[in-house]
Amino acid sequence: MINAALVGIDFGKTDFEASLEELSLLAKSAGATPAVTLTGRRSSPDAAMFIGSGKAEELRLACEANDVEIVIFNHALSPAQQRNLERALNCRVVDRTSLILDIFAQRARSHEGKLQVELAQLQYLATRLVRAWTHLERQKGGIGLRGPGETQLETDRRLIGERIKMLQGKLAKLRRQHGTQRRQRERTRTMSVSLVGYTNAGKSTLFNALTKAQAYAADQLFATLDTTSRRLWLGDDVGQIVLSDTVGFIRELPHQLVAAFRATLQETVQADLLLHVVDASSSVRLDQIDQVNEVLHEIGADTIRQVLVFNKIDAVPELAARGGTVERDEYGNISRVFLSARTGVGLDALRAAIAEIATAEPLVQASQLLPAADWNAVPHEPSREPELGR
Ligand SMILES: Nc1nc2c(ncn2[C@@H]2O[C@H](COP(=O)(O)OP(=O)(O)OP(=O)(O)O)[C@@H](O)[C@H]2O)c(=O)[nH]1
Ligand SMILES: [Mg+2]
Repeated sequence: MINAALVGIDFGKTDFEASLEELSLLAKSAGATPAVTLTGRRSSPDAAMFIGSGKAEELRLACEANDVEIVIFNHALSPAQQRNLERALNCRVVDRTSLILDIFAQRARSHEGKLQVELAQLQYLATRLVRAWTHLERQKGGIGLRGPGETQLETDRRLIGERIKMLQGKLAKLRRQHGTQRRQRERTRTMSVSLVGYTNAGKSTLFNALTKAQAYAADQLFATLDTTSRRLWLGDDVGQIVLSDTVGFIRELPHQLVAAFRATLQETVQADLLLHVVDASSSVRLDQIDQVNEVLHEIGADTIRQVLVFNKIDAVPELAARGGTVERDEYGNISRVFLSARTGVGLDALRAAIAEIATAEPLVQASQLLPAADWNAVPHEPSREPELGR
């Protein structure tokens, strides 16, 4: 474990505290120990170093005194700010985006996940090439790679661009294969249910409790990156459903990541029903619900039927008695379920709720939610039987 300094500047946003606390969790999840936390107030960032020179000096001394090897800003830094800070602090400096990208890179296990993380990293890098250029030029690397009349910066841009295209091509191919699998599933009319929610809300724990699976669950941010699906038997009336555990969301999810993971996210939330898992013990749970809904909106999944699952009620004395409670909206549709994935209280109520929705409510077919372009990308299969219900 290396020592890290966390820097958060309060610009008057209401989620300042929660966001900084989250940065500390992110740092720990990435394998660093937060040894110094520096906060301050500004009306706007300093152009040269994001923080003022006085703060920078204070930070340098604190880093020296605590053997800090990496400084993590809870903000987006420009390439110039990052470079100036590294020089002034004599220490590696990263921003929130690269920290999250780093965690994703450490966690990616599946082929597709690794490709997506690399794509996101390259897209992030492409926006910061000015910086990479100075040291690349010094190395005089890339001999023989350069096209006629190209500067190093142009070569780097071109090579990164080519690699991005290659990755996008590979991902598109994988996606087509998944599309075929999904349509096969749709043909058999298996209801699909996805667990979505803020990172650390307890999705994997709930997934394991429901399916008796052993997905990795841990007190870490982004413990889950790859989607896991399992069949779940819900009694004779409903039969089998497919339940999927998915990657968690976070506030200010780097847009490169959302872009790179869009297909996976869409794929996994292409469900008939979303169980939106909420950490009921978090003081910022309402804020987190909003953040999740924002990402769902961004990937076009906000029209899918959703049930809020208030998890971890064992950790909230006021809610402990509500285990298994099912709340309904003004139309009588199930809106919220209270449970504890850890103790198992309320799991039966959730199973019953899924079964009720499966049998009583007309489901929006997942295929109807796909944008037309996506379907055009699927190669025509002439021998296929006509799909049911379409
Ligand atoms: N007290 C309590 N803790 C829980 C409960 N469910 C999950 N947890 C804890 O919350 C932490 C996160 O659980 P995970 O299941 O990994 O959460 P997740 O939503 O899958 O997280 P990511 O995959 O990182 O997005 C773990 O330490 C769990 O033990 C619960 O019902 N009660
Ligand atoms: Mg998980």
